[in-house]
Amino acid sequence: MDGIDLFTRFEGNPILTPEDWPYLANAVFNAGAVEIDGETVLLVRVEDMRGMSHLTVARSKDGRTNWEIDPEPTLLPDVENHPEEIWGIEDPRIVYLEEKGIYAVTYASFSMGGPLVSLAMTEDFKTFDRLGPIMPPEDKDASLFPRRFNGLWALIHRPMPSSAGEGAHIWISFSRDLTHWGEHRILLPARRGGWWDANKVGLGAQPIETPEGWLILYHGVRVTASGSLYRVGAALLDLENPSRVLRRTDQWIFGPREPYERTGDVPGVTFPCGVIVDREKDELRMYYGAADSTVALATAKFSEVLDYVLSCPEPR
Ligand code: BMA
Repeated sequence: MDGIDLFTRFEGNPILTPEDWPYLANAVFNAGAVEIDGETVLLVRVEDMRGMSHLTVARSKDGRTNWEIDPEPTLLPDVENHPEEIWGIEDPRIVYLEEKGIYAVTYASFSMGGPLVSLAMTEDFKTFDRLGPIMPPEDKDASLFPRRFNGLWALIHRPMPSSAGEGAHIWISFSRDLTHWGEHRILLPARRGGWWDANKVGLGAQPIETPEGWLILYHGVRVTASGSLYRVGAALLDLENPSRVLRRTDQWIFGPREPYERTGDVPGVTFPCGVIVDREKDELRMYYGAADSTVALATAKFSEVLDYVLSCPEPR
């Protein structure tokens, strides 16, 4: 199976656009996704007409159509209590923390010192309890795992070195209390040279647990003469030791192709922040930001994605 053909775009793409929004918005994109009582809940990044982002919930019974969008912003920056949110909050990833019975949302706060990783908890996607910044700037593209490993929570994130020429890699860190983080190490390095993921990599959607390991989608960036191309690859992490990468795709498995992915505020961007796996239907639904302008959906057979990733080489 050719990795390129794993995903099928939903024929109704893009599924959410600024025109669908109940209030004025410049762009809606990069949505976190979670299934609650059989309903798909997206936490959508909404960029307002000042350029600042907040997060708004959109729900759908089938995860494809008839989206019910909160009439007002669901989670606005709280600059008074959290000055780090001064220039907006972006790109959420959602996991359900089994032990706490609560949803953890990691998002990028655009602080005066640059983007950093913030954490908030919610039970109902109406009220949110902020835990504040958990990684200093510049850092983004973060997600927790749903459970601890040997007593420690794990966070995937992407710090940005000041010498970005060195490449920006995906890191993993550990914590006992979700506040103090350590044991930082590189998880997936950006590759070099001509590779599609040569310049920057960052986590895409939240990690998916499978019997073979944690499946993660990540974005890889290739800088070209006319801007950056954001494509999607996959990797598999050891189930009990997620610092260990078992597999990594050499080829990208998804990338900009359709007009709505190639035209928009930032052309050439496919940027997943949320996935939902329907194990009964063997379906993986990937929600991705298209060209930093709209939310789009692509589906794959879950078992085929997993088989493909398992057929890829162990990284050296
Ligand atoms: C990344 C993030 C994303 C954005 C992407 C493409 O650095 O800021 O929010 O979708 O760039 O512009």
